[in-house]
This record gives sequence, C-alpha cells and structure tokens, in this order.
Amino acid sequence: MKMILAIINHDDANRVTRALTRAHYFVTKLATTGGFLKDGNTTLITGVEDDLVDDVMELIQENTKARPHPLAGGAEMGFGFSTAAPKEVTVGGATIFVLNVERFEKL
Ligand code: 2BA
Repeated sequence: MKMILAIINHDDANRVTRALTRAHYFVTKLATTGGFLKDGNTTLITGVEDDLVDDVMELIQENTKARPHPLAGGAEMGFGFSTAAPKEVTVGGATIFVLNVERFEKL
C-alpha cells in the first residue's frame, strides 16, 4: 500500500477532491502553507493499493494546472527589491510524494 501526499493549489482542490471521490478513492484534505510564498495551499492524503497509484496521479494531473505567482519584489528569495530579482515563480500543478505504508488499519 502507498500513501500519496499531493500539494496543490487551493483553486484546484475541490476539482481534484471531487474527481478522486467520484472514482471511489478516500481523501483527506489539509489546509497547508508553502514555506516559500507563505501562501495557503492544499495537501491531499490518499491511501491506495500499489497498482492504483498511477490512476490517482493521472486524476490529480488532469485536474490541476501550473500558475504563475508574482513575487513581492523578490523578497522571498532574499533579493530585496533589486531589479535583478525574478518577478514571478511558477507554482504547481501538483507536488506529489508517494510513500510506502508499513501498516494500515481502520479500528
Ligand atoms: P512554496 O514553498 O510556497 O513554493 C511556491 C513556488 O515557489 C514553488 O512552486 C517554486 O516555483 C518556487 N520555489 C519554492 N521554493 C523555492 C526556492 N527555494 N527557490 C526558488 N523558487 C522556489 P512548486 O515547486 O510548484 O511548489 C508548490 C508548493 O509545494 C510549495 O509552496 C510547497 O508548499 C510545496 N513543495 C514543493 N516542493 C516541495 C518539497 N520538495 N518538499 C516539501 N514541500 C514542497
């Protein structure tokens, strides 16, 4: 069994959750914050059998999209307000971790 942790944009969270639950996956939704932008994002937890990981990844991919996010003068990267500072970063579609689950029980 695997645990899939997917960090996604708030704006995609409902679509992804709906797609996963419609496909009969169990999902837990956490309100999280990115360390870099210090902006809210959503982390979804899904526990699935190994052979279903690719299906879950596809559903997440189909329902998320990458977005440009403006930077406040590059301050996030320690550039201060220098003109050399990048003006934006691209966030998402999804950042996904797949972890081995040693034991899973519902008591
Ligand atoms: P944030 O940490 O707020 O990062 C937002 C976006 O800023 C990132 O998008 C990336 O484009 C950029 N970024 C982040 N850290 C950076 C750095 N040190 N230098 C330059 N640019 C940087 P994504 O890569 O799509 O990440 C979206 C969110 O996913 C992140 O929000 C964070 O919450 C999570 N995340 C991404 N990679 C992670 C990792 N390796 N471990 C844990 N969380 C991660």
